[in-house]
Amino acid sequence: MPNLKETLEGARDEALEALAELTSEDEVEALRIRMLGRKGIVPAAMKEMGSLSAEERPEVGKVANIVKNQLQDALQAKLHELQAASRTVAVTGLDVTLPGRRRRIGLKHPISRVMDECVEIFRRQGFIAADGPDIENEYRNFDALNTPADHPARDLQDTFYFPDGRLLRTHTSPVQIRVMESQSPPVRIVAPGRCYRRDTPDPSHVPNFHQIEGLYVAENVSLAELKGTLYNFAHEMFGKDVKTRFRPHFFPFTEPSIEFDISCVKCGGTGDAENGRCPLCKSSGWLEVAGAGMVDPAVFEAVGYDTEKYTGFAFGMGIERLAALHYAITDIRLLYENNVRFLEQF
Ligand code: 2U9
Repeated sequence: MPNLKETLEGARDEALEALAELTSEDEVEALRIRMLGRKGIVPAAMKEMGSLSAEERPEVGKVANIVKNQLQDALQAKLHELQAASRTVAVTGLDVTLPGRRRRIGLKHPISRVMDECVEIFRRQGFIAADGPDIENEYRNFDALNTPADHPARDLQDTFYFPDGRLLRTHTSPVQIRVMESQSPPVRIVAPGRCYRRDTPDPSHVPNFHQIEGLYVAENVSLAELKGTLYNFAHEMFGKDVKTRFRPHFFPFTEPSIEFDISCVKCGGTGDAENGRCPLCKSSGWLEVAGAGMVDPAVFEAVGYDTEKYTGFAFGMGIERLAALHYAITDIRLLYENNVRFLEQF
């Protein structure tokens, strides 16, 4: 009876096709029951063979047995395949069938952002970025900068020294010394980078911090140009509305020396941000952003520049402090905790 034979073979082909798509052992078991179970399609067809003639019966019986074996083999093979895949997951932890995981895109650290912004502002004023090593000798970090042997900054308590007498630079000034040692004026550079001081961490100090320093040496460079450069920087960095002021100060490497302030970015210089007080400027109305001055001739002598011919200005500022003012961060240690929820805000 060709009908019964075709029914069996058709059911087998459909089952094999469906089997290829299955992804779980439960689904395979469900298909097995549907095809080979007590009330399954193959046993039902076998029962019908009773109504066949004596000649037809052996031939259809043979087909029924083949179909049954083929299905059993295919179901078994599929089960093994699925079990092997789940063993791979168990052993390697790797499920190659999972969809890919979406990675969050990272962003620049606020220190890098502020640093890059500073470099860019000075680049627009004609300064080129220079760099140098974090490990320096005492000569470039102190002596060449007119810093006397008994200066407190040279103390073991304030500077990280190596046993061989070298040190972790306490400012980026040795970079300017290196540049001046290797080229004659005019020089117009900024030196951004890491610096190290033996400070105990507190809301405004970390032992490893960043600076950007600037140096301009040429004929007839004046204090007025220094003031113009810092004035322009403040307006680009903090907006056109900030007021600025210069105060006399002292640094070993500059003479005269000044400190540069901007009006408080929180209270606008009024000293009153909340109930008559301003926590950012301590109600003074001013924030210190840089130290600067005209390069001391003793520094030019150390690098072999003609002090009769050349003058220059230099300035320095702390990036953490700028970032704190720019983003209203009250504790710069937060910049180093790498807490993603903190860093994501910038
Ligand atoms: C050379 C000559 C002079 C760089 C200068 C300052 C003043 C200054 C501080 C700002 C905050 C350091 O990070 S901070 O603590 N810097 O006040 N820096 S003048 O003077 C130089 C540098 C190089 C050859």
